[in-house]
Amino acid sequence: MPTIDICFSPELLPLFNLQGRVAVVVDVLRATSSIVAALASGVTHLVPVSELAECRALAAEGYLTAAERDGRQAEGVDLGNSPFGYLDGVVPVRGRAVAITTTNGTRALQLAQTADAVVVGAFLNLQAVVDFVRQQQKNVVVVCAGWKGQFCLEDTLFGGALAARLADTFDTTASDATLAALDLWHAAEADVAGYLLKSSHVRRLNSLELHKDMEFCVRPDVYDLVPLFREGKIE
Ligand code: 3SL
Repeated sequence: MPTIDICFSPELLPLFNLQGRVAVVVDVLRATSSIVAALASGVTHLVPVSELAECRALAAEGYLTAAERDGRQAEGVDLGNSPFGYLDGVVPVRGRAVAITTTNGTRALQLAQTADAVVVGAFLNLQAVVDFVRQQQKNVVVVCAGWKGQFCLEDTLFGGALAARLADTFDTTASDATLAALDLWHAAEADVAGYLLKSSHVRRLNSLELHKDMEFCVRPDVYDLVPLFREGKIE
């Protein structure tokens, strides 16, 4: 039976061998949720980059640019890191490619590239991710983007939710990280948005008046799509 393990922070990734495994990279608030919303809104593909300058430079090649630092939209780009940026129609995104850089999410994606497949996971596409990893029949590592190397509640909750849905066909007992994520999920699942009010990143987003982003990002199974990151592109 394949296993599911949880890597609580990109800083812990050197302890995991991703070869032969599927990595599900998650940054519920908000990078991977926004990437899912972008593709659902007709964006052709996204290119995650580390630096703001790299992101801005891709505008010259026809990319829309999306950039966030410390929760705020960076200067001189088209979009921030809100899923509503792709959904509200203010910036037309259909048919466009997007260069994106965020504090933690795009970094986690880049660090997971040695996995056999790198999947972009969010509550918004949870069941689609479940179905995809079931088909793969490989060991899974959920790579939590965290916040600047630190553990965060929302990504761990996603790991627990994924493990709970896979429990019939995956071994969810092989690591204490998965057991802890499952316990956390069962403590929160009745009211995820309410549970997350205590999380540090939700407090940070609330101070930026971004509460509606959190409420949207914790909605499960809104989109039936599985973005894959390969050869530098998410599509
Ligand atoms: O760190 C990230 O990658 C972002 O998702 C953080 S924020 O939600 O845009 O502040």
